Amino acid sequence: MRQLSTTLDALKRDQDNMRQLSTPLDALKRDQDDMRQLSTALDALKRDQDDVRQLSTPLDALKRDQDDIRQLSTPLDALKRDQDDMRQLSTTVDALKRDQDDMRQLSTTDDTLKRDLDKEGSRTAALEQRLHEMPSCPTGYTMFRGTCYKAFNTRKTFSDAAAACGEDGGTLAMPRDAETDTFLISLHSAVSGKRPFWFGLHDQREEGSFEWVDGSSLGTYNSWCPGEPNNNRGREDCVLHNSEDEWNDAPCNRKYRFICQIVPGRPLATGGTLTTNVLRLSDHPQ
Ligand code: MAN
Ligand code: CA
Repeated sequence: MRQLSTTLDALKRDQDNMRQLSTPLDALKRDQDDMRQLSTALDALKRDQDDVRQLSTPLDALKRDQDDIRQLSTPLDALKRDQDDMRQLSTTVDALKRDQDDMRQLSTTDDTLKRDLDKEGSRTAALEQRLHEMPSCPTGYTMFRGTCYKAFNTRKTFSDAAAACGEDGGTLAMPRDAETDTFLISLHSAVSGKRPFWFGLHDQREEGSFEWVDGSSLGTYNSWCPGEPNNNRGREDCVLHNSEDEWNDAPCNRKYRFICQIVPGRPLATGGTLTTNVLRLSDHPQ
């Protein structure tokens, strides 16, 4: 029994020792697992390293390409600048083309203008010719219905007034219609105001038979003042415009202002042109 008990005790101690050993064994097992996992990871890393080594060749090629690209970038920049220059040149060329078109149109316009100028020149020459041929009044005379009239602001007898008109190549004015008569009044009043003036009507040849100074009879138009002609005191054979703008017979030897008329002639100096006459005018500013 004693031996059995001793053996049992020994077994119990062994059991205790075993129990104590099981804990570090478990730890060893876990370490073993870790080692296995590490080895797997290591294998993976090795494969990656191989991959990286294999990649280095194309990477070197890429690096060389990059260098090439860097070297190309300088001529590429130059090309880009050239391209910009080309674009600007093309814009300039377009502008030049438009200018050329404009020039062509202008040259056409220029030709048209030259032809127009020639035409206008001919027209002006023709008009100058007509102007020379056109009747007009001498200085101091004003045209009305194709006849020239001038109001004189000096007083003369009827016969002296008629003589003065004759010196200008005309006669005393003969207003044969109301419009001409009214024109004479306005012409005279512009020079002398409201004063009486002789005009070319009289009955010196035969009392009561009024005639114009060119020998023609009075006709239908007259503008006698009421009560006129009255041949006052039997001494009134010449006719004037009185201050009331109406006709009155008065003594021929009295002195009054008068109006002359002449047939229009050629006013411009011979050899003159429209242009030279205009220049002459501007030579003598009023
Ligand atoms: C008055 C009127 C006229 C006459 C003049 C002469 O005005 O009798 O008829 O002619 O005097 O001054
Ligand atoms: Ca009278």
